[in-house]
Amino acid sequence: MPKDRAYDPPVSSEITPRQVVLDRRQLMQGAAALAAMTALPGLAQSARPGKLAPLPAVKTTLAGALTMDKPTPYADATSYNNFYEFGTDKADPARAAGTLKTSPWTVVVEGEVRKPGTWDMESLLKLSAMEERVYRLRCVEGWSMVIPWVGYSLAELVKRVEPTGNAKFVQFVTLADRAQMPGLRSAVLDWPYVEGLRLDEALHPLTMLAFGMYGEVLPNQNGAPLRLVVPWKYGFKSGKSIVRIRFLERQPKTSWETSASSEYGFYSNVNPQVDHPRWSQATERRIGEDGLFAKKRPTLLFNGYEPQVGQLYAGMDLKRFF
Ligand SMILES: Nc1nc2c(c(=O)[nH]1)N[C@H]1C(S)=C(S)[C@@H](COP(=O)(O)O)O[C@H]1N2
Ligand SMILES: [Mo]
Repeated sequence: MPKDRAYDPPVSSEITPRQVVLDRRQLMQGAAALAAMTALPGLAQSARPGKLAPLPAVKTTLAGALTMDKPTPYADATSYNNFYEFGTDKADPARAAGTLKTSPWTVVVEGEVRKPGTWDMESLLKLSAMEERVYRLRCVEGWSMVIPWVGYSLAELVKRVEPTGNAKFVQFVTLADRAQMPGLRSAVLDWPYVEGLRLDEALHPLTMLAFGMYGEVLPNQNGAPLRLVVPWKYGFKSGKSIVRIRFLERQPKTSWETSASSEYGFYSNVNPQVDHPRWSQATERRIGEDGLFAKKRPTLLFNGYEPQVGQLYAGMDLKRFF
């Protein structure tokens, strides 16, 4: 390993073969070269709407990973957010997440895997080809957005760490650092924010590990430097700023279940027929379309991804497993 990386956190040589650990200088050169290729056909966004570092990607060919819906304006997608670590108001994350320190960053992979270890960002960024996928995201509160994410299927990472036969669930633990996150002073949730998926949900190709959006790296308020995106589930399943991924035999508790188990179940699949105890889930408001005459949209089963993911829940009572 080059000596100038001494300030970086340790990388497990077990999970990260020497050849995939890029020298920092090489990475910067690579990023610059990629940024210069904006004229390439098939290359996604190059407009740099937020003036953050570009994160080039190719348009996905994955079935179901593109919607015809118009992407939400970047300004809306980055200013109306839930990220309770920075406050509970929708405007709080954009205002307060500047204190999030996204580099250096590591993700610990542990539990029921043959290859546990610590991944640094360079290794994660080059684990698989970056794709742009335009997904709908439906918040449990009744609003939705359409976001061109940049990243790859979480399955790519899962396969690399080789889950054991005991692994049935995956838990995602996100950063909880009081020095960076003023929202942690409030007991509104049990910190750290934890979420979970069944292993087959984590392996579904639509489940995405996202590093960017709109052709750039993620803004802090959207979960930099990496987050999950599970497009057929309510938005809260998509944990932001992930630091730890645990493979488990038993179904883990999630922060939202812990806060109100009658309101938030483990599955949290988008379902217009299963109301939240305090409100209907039948319709949604699309952010960016909220003018006086904007119609509410009907919410779709599995957020419209039923052809791709319905089979995961065949025979399950979706009212019971909500
Ligand atoms: N760590 C963390 N992740 C989180 C949240 C949060 O409060 N903390 N909020 C969730 C909720 S409720 C939603 S709707 C989505 C919002 O993602 P977005 O800001 O990219 O639209 O992030 C999810 N991920
Ligand atoms: Mo949400």
